[in-house]
Amino acid sequence: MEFGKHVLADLEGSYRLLKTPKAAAGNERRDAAVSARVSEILLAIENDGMDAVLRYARELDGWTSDRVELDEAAIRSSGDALSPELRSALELGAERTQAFARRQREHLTDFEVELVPGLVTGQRYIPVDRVGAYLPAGRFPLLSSAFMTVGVAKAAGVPTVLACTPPRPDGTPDPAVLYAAHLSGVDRAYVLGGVQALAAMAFGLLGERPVDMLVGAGNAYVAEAKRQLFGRVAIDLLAGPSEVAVIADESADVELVAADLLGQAEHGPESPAALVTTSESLGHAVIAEVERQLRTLATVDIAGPAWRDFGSVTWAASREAAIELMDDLAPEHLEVITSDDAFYYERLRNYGSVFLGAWSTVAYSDKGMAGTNHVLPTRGGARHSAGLSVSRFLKPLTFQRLAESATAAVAGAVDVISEYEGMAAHRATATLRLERSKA
Ligand code: HSO
Ligand code: ZN
Repeated sequence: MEFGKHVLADLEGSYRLLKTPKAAAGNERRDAAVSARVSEILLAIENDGMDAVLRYARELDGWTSDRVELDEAAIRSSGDALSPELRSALELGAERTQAFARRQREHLTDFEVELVPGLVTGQRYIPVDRVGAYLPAGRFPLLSSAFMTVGVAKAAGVPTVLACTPPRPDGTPDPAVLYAAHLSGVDRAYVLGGVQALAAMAFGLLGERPVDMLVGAGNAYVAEAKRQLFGRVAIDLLAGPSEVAVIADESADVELVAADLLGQAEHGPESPAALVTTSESLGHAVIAEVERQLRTLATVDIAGPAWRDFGSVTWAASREAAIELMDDLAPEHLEVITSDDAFYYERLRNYGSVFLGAWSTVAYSDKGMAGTNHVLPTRGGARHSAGLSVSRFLKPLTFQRLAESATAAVAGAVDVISEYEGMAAHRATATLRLERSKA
């Protein structure tokens, strides 16, 4: 999350960087190595099928069995290993995320319209047939991932949803990840990680047929596998490191702002956190407060380097300048903590999801308790795309039904255009009908 040259030139004199990131985002040499390794794995699996899948599972994840599918009873009983508190927290998150998604579904309505007499067109939403969800379980098993992918696909009406989650070092899947998937309505679940999981779902090696769409976040290899499989299957988006940005003014609580910045910096050593503030003194106070909180934070080994290398604090001379800077960053998560949040909300245009006011914090949505989806565009993707929602699993399919009485309103123009284009066969389909309808 760095400002573009253009916005900085436009705003010359109305901003000042109080803390700049130490590292540049991205690493092309590493990206090329990841991409080469992923295509090698995909090719091997496409050629050798399940044998290659199991070979990679053994090699990369220490998998020892030759069965990766979990039986229904194991999925259903996965909650038994969890504390009652965790079980009910997961139940709450699954239900709330689905409630929001069901509401989104209700707002996508089919329609029919008669554009001219005899020409009826319309649209209806049909869900994708089969979805494969990747549920990561690395250093942090993000339990709510299943709500956001499996649960939302189910709310959209997707008939079959598969889920893959990697084995832990002891060879078992994370029971809380499985329980979250079960609560979200997963149809089948597999203990399988990384590129081999995505390839197995996309090539139809799990179940009878390939999935039509792959969703869910993972590491750089998972993202690259989705990129390479895109076209053969649909994908949700290509997730980079999690991001947070905050707009705060002098009224904001310094401790909360610092906590919220570290709250996402914790995701990984390359997770950017940005503060844009109209108060220079608040900016300096937050910088000091972040350092203070890092001293006692259990995940300082991740959040510390992330903040040092990718954290930024910027003073903006006006609210308008703050908005322009933020729209240029287009962050995944955006918090607005000011004395007039509505002013900002009305004007901001680029973000994955916005959190309005000091009582709204990113982790509430991250864990499924706000109902909204946490699969959101990163690395500026919010300039052109929105995050995952029921609409991504639904295809708005159109139809047209023309009566003879509408022929005059369409066929003449098709005749003329096709003639200009030199497309004789197209032209004939229109002229034949014109003749018939005169007869
Ligand atoms: N911030 C992540 C989601 C998450 N974080 C879940 C913690 N748990 C991507 O939006
Ligand atoms: Zn998070």
